[in-house]
Amino acid sequence: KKTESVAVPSVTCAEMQQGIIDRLHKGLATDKNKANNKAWWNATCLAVNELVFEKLTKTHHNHAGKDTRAVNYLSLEFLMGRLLSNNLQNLQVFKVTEEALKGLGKDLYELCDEEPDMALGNGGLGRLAACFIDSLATLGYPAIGYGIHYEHGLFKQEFQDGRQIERPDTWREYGNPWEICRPESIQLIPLYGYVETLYDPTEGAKKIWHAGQKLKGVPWDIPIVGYGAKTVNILRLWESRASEAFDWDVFNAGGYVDSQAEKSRAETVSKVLYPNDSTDAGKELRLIQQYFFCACSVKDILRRFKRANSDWNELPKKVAIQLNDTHPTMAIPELMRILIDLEGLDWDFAWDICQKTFAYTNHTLLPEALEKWSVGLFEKVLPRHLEIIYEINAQFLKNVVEKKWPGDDQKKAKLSIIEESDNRMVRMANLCVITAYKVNGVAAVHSELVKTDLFPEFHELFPTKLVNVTNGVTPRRWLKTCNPGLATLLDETIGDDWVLNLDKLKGILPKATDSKFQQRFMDIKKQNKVEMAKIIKETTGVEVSVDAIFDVQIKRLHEYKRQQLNLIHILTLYKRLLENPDYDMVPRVFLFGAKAAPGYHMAKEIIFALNKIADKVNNDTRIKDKLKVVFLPNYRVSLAEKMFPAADISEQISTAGLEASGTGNMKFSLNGALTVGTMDGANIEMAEEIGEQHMFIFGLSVDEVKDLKTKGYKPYDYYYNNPELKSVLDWLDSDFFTPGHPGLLSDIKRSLLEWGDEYLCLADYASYLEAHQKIDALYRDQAAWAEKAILNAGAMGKFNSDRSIEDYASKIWKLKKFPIA
Ligand code: 26Q
Repeated sequence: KKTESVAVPSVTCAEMQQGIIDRLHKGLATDKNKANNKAWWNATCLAVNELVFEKLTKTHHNHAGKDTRAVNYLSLEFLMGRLLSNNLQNLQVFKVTEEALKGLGKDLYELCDEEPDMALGNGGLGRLAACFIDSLATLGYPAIGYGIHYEHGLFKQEFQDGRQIERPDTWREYGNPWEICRPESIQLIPLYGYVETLYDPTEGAKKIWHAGQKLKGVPWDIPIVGYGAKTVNILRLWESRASEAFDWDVFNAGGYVDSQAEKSRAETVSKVLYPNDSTDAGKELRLIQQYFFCACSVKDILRRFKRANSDWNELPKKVAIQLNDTHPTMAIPELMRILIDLEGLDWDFAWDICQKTFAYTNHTLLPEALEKWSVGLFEKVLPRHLEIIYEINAQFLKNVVEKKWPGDDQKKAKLSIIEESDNRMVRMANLCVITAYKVNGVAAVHSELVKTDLFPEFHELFPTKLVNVTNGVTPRRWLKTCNPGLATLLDETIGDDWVLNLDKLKGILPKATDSKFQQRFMDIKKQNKVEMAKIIKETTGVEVSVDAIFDVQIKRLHEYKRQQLNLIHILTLYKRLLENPDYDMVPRVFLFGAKAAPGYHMAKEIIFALNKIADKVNNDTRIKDKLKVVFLPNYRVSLAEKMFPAADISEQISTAGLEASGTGNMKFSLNGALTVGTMDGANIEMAEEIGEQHMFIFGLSVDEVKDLKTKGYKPYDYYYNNPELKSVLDWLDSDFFTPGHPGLLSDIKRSLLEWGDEYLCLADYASYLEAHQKIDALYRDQAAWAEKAILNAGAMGKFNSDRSIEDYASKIWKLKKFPIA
């Protein structure tokens, strides 16, 4: 079937060539003979900008002129990755640019590889924000993403003797062609100091915050091009600087050097992204970072609101603010402060506005990940905000909790924003749930657990507040751009509008048993594996066969995600092979990519162990290349884009109930990998769509995990009852993988036995092995495998971020599209 909606490129090949050459000359003061690939990349980006800026201005005029309701997506993280290939795709000028560059003797793919990743995020939460702003622009919703302009994004990972070393990420060391500085929208942000109370006989107490320091917030805008390039929204990132006012006092007093030190202190606020993705940092600088970001964003939102409005009743009608986890919670007391102290609104009016403006997304059930800040720190850094939080809390406890549960102090203690311990703490999630008009989880099971386990009392108090919006991923980046082979096959089979309507993928389901289609599908996978094998060889020196099963686990390193379960499965296979070199198995390549939080000991031990096991396995000639293990360093978006399309098996093996959703799971399946996974997060909904029989589901369910934990989990029972498991774990105590140094891998064994195996690896081990046995069996029948892979990809329609955004727009934001002609 020929495609209907062939994109019309807005530029010709010759124009594109001229644009790029022009930018080389006039933008970069070089020429095509002198320019290196970096310069060519830069010139191409600048040429693309000329197409983007026009649409950016047009979108802005339309939205501002009509004063449309907009959503403001506040997130401390936007894990954007590279923008060139994505922008070319969304502008629908990828092919013409490829051709243009070819004519100039340049390869577009090579130039794209020059771009440093914009790694302003840790993992799932940050990447979700990036997918969401793509969908918002694509669907034509008025939206702004607000984030921090970190000088250093997530650290660069290297391995030294198998151990993770962190190096600073320098994504904008030599400038960044995508960002536009907007000095006209600078904000001044107060910090520290004290609160003065003035008593006015008619108006009562009036609070004045005398700040001890002021930071300057400088906005940098990144245009976000929707697919089809009708709407171009912005991502506005705040950079901290020293404010002139502050500098000059010191400077004039003869303190030139001191003023420079002050300047660099101010600049530390946006200097670096915290690399912690599951435990609370608790550090003063992080709190300041969060507040700085929230204050800049709220002021910017109000500045735009005030341009067209004078009635505060209009604010909740024009503005929706979505908090991406609790990290931007300070936006709540900041809006209260501005409305009350600066705009002179009374408390009840201001509180009513806040409650109609904020919505909050929860991304975790892990107790150690729930943010808390010490009251003492708050008092020092944000004294006025602490007063406001106390007042919100007092009114909530009196007007809401006391009414529902009179005299119940236990309920009050549990729901209070303040945790009464030796070191009193502010609980950010409680503040969010109390304020927000909607709170959402990120997959069906997660949202249910938010109601039943995390916030059951809040659910009783506010029965319609807690809702679900299942995550999704953008098919532009995670299929069309990263897997051009498969994208072309889809275009030819079902037409090219699946990019905007992913439910159309269903169209390939009838082809699942068509042997010609199967063959093409598998050839594409094979080709992607060839590309991946090249990268593996280049980065690690390891040679892998593309006939092996590529079994991939890529995600942050965390014990609940259970890379260690994968590890003990690998050891099991290795042991079987050593005991019987003819052990019958389809060759496997186990691929890992993961960064560990720098202070997370056990996560780093798991990386070390996997690297040591890889060394041994990959150099063991006895096992005849049936097993390879590769831990690719510096996992990041651009590497992910090469790994998802090359995967046969997707490892989604978290302990049930702990992975809120997962989004990598969706990207794998969309690219034709089969999932080995637990009934957790979005895996459950994927199983609903795909059919459980077409996945390799294993392990305890959420309820079974709960039962086992209440009954009392005893990892030693599994150890003593399963000789193979015992021998594998004991192996870790030897010096087999670390010659001359026995015990270097013993902490992994200890965590699984002595320390209680919190994440139930041993309980799920046998069932995990069985699932892998089935994988091995199925792969031997390539037609049967192809059929399942096609059924997987064809069932992914639901998991695109356009659907997620439509859910947010209708269930939470009440937002209307504003199409730009
Ligand atoms: C908190 C306090 C201080 C410093 C850092 C942090 C911090 C930073 C990032 C805490 C958590 C994160 C990131 C969490 C995250 O990525 N969660 C994932 O979100 C995805 C999108 O919803 C889900 O799919 C994953 O299941 C969830 O783990």
